[in-house]
Amino acid sequence: MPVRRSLAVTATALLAVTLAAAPADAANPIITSIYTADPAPLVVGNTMYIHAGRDEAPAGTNNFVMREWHVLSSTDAQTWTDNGARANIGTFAWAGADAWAGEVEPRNGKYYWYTSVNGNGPGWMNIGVAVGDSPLGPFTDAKGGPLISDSTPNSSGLNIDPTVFVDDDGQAYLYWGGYWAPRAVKLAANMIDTVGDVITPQGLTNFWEAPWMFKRNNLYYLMYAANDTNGCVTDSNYACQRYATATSPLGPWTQRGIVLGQVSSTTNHAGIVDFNGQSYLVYHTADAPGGGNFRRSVAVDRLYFNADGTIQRVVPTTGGGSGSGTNLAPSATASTSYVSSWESLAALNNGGTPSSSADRSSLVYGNWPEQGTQWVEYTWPTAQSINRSSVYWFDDNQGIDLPASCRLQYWNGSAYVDVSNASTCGVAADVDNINTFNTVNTTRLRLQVTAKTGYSTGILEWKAFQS
Ligand code: FUB
Repeated sequence: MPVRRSLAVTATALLAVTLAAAPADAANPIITSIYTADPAPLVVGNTMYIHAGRDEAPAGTNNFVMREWHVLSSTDAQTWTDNGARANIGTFAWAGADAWAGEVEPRNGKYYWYTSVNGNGPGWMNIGVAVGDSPLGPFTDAKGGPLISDSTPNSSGLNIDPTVFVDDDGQAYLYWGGYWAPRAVKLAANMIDTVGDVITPQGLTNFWEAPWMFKRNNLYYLMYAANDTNGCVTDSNYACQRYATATSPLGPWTQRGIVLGQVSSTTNHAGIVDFNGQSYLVYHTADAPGGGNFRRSVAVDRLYFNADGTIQRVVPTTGGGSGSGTNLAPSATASTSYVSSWESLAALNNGGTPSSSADRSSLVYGNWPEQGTQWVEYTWPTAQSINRSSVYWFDDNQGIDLPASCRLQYWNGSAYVDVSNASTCGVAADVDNINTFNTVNTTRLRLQVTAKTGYSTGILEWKAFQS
């Protein structure tokens, strides 16, 4: 029996989850042979599948290049297999580009893959539906045309990111939308026709895109990407995952909080699933080597519900891809172009775990009143192999702000040069900004930090690893 959208967990089971020996976290990103994005998890039997898009944008391309969808699978949520492309643009004869976010829903022994795709006709994005006999397909177009398009009355400003939920009474619901315009409609039992009017669900505060619906203990949940700067992100080019709950599948919804804060990619797209007695959040980041906003990678982390049904904010693990291994920073000597006399360079590598970018409970490095580009540097007595760094920025909401940009360099024996094949040097608040790159063997690692005009910059913790 497919198990996915009804997360029925009793209080006893919840306790068991809390007390059981916890499995190790997945090494994030879970696949680095290709870039994968917009993950939608599905549990069937003893396997978790993730249906995901593939980012094919060459380095330096500032647009999505997405032509196919892959299926990843695992029986332990730690070791993942890429089963290859199981659907692509060609699956839909009426489509020509943009294999964006999708999600597979099981029904009546079939697997319906709802996807965002660019049609060849007027308008831009549409929602199509393919069908297969297994989570791995093969999948064929189930309808021969879009299920939702710009000509659908009351459709979204951007018809993308479908999430489908089948309730206990057999009624299926489709939610979707982008550009702050969530939409919902009932689906017929055949799963390929809509029934009734498209509605605009109420209460999805700050909805941006990427809805994900499920039910748990008779409460409906809708998680979605938001990009407000009212607790969600510090820069509205990025997004977080908020969630809302409702006692009826079409709402009205009550916004309940944040499941996942800003990540290293501008887009933030996630799904939640129960698997082997644990709940998981599946999402994407730009953390893989060479990653970026259009070269994203899927990550998996455990997610915890509180006894009252609220969701604890997920702390992304930076497992094998971005956080395992020994932090080499404490064994380095730190230096800088400038540190304010009342602040401390020792803050960089004192092993602090900040609770936010405004956290002053431990040492703080700041370079006020210097502006422009400043640097901090680690020096080791012998060469170290390093392929990952993480920075937790300081922001005092006064003269020190998050930087405009940053850049990682190493000493190659005669000069400082940029690390190669690097992911974005992130400047987000309240997180470890992870930067992965090709391994360097060096005695010196330097972080160049460029301030926003009129501001200085600060750091609470800077780590360096070999994964
Ligand atoms: O991957 C293309 C688009 O980016 C998705 O449809 C959105 O959810 C965002 O992740």
